[in-house]
Amino acid sequence: MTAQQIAHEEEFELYHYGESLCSQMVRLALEEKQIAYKSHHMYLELTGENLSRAYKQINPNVVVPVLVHNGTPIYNSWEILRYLDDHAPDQGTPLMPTTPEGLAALESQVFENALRGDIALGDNFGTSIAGASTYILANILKRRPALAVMWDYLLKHPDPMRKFAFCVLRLRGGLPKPLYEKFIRRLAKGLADTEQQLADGRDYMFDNYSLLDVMMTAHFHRLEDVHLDMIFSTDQLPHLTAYWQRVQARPSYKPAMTDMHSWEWRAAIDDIYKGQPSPFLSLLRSEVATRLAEQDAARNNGKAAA
Ligand SMILES: N[C@@H](CCC(=O)N[C@@H](CS)C(=O)NCC(=O)O)C(=O)O
Repeated sequence: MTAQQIAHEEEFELYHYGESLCSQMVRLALEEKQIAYKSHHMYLELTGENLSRAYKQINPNVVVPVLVHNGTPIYNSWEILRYLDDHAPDQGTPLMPTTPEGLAALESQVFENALRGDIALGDNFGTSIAGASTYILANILKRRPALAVMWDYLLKHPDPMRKFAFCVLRLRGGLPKPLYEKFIRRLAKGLADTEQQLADGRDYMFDNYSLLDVMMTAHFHRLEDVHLDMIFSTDQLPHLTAYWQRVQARPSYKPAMTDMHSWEWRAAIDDIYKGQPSPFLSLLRSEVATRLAEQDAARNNGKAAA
């Protein structure tokens, strides 16, 4: 066994967590590609299992997901999605766009939706949805004594920004409010842009179902978790609303998403929202309205200039 090899029993093994966005994307892709895998379900905030020495052997960066293929670990969800499609191009759903427009826009749109250490929270759509759900992480962390959490993260988490953020979440119950407002504004931009992209009646982001749809499915599912899904309405975002129903109807959705729900995450949602919409819903609605009006104005100016 070389240093990079991970002990394994099956061709594909996945280290993941029920509600991690990146894990959801990889599970959706595995379902779409009809690739069977052995599941290693990890607990993150509930136990700090990902900070253990054992897991650092699998991923020194302590994050999930990690896909292990014949013992070789593959990190980063967007790289895993591409890897799976390259590995089995003719099996299940092809995940690359098939139109020239889709291929040209793929990189920038994946970048907009990826969760990456080099993109600060709130600087793209993906990190904004992750940021907007940090109340849930805070609520789960509350199940453990503050000192135990601080000990774990300060001593064992390798990312200086994240170790600090997890301690802030445990001690304050959330991040500072202006940050959430920043996340919401960025989400509004992403929602309005997506509505515009779908406005020509296409079924998926690049016509054919692709890895970008995999990413959007995880993000929109998270909008439900943070009780912002009331933004999906045929009045304000008709194309997006139909799209959200379409991706949920795919056979990949249940096994990759809802069947993988974690009890502590669901309990945290109930505790935080108590069945009510997010307090940020009205801000999101007004920001989406502003963005859509800006798009209309730009279109009208374009027509007038033509
Ligand atoms: N760039 C990575 C990001 C992975 C990531 O941030 N995973 C989160 C869950 S979505 C995680 O494991 N967080 C635990 C931690 O940082 O302690 C990817 O795309 O896979």
